[in-house]
Amino acid sequence: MNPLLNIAISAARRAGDIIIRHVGRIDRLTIKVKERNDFASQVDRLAEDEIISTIRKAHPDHAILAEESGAQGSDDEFQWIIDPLDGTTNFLHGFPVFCVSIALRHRGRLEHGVIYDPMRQELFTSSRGEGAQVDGRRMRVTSLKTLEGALIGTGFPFREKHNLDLYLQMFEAVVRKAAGVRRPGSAALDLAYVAAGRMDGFWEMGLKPWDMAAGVLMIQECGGLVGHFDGSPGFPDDGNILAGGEKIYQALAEEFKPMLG
Ligand code: 2AM
Ligand code: CA
Repeated sequence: MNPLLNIAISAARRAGDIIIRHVGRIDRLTIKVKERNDFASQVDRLAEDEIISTIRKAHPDHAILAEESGAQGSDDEFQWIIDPLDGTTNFLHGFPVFCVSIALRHRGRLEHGVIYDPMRQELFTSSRGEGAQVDGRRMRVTSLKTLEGALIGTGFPFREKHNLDLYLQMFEAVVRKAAGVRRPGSAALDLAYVAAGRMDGFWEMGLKPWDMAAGVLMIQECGGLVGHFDGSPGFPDDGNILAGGEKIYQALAEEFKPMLG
C-alpha cells in the first residue's frame, strides 16, 4: 500500500480512538450550551493534534489545511486537508454518525483520501487511479438511472440562512421525485456513502474543503461525478456540492438548474 495512504489511515484511526474515548461523556441535561461547545472543540483539537503529529513525524515539510488550526505552509506541493471530527453536532448528542476525514493533495490534485467512522469502525480509503475501498472491499457508485427509486442524501443550510429559500425549493423537488431523502449530519461520511452506493446522490450548501476533499476523490474513483448544482464538473470551491452516480447527478442537476439565478 502507498506509504502516504498508510499515514492517513494510521492518523485517522488514532483520531477515531480519541473521539470514541469521549463519546457520551457529556450530560446533555445539566451542561450549558457554551460548555458543550467547549467540550466539542476540545475533542476536535485533541483529534486534530494527533493527526497532525502523525503526519509531521513522517513529513515535517508537508503543508496542512485543518478545520481547527487552519492553513500552515503553502499549497503548491503536498497539502493535507483534515477534518478531525465531521459531524460535531451529532457527536455532542451521542447520535452515532460522525467521522474523521483526511485527504492529501499534491500540486492541487487530490491523491489520497481516508474517511473513518469510529462507531462502526468502518474505513473508507482511496488513492487516485486505484479505485476506492471500504475495509478493503472495492466500492462502486450507484448505477441507478432515474430519481425514481433513488436514495438522496443532503445537509440543511446552517450558516447563510438566506440560502434557505433556494434550498427548500431543491428539497421539495427531490422529495417529490426520489424514493427517499436522508440528512445524516456528517457531510464527509455522506460522500463516502455515495462512493459506496449506499446513497445514490448528495447535495449540500456551504461546505468547507475539509468536509469534502477525501469524499470527492472516493466518488470520482468509484466512477461517480462531483461538481456544482448546475451539473458543471470540478471541485466545488464555493462549498455547494452536487455528487452522485452519473445519471443521478445529471438528473439532480436538471432539477436544480432552473432554480439557480
Ligand atoms: P462539522 O461537524 O465538522 O462542523 C453537516 O451539514 C455538515 O456541515 C457537517 O459536515 C458539519 O461539519 C458541517 N458544519 C459546519 N458547521 C456547522 C454548523 N454550525 N452546524 C451544522 N453543521 C456544520
Ligand atoms: Ca466538517
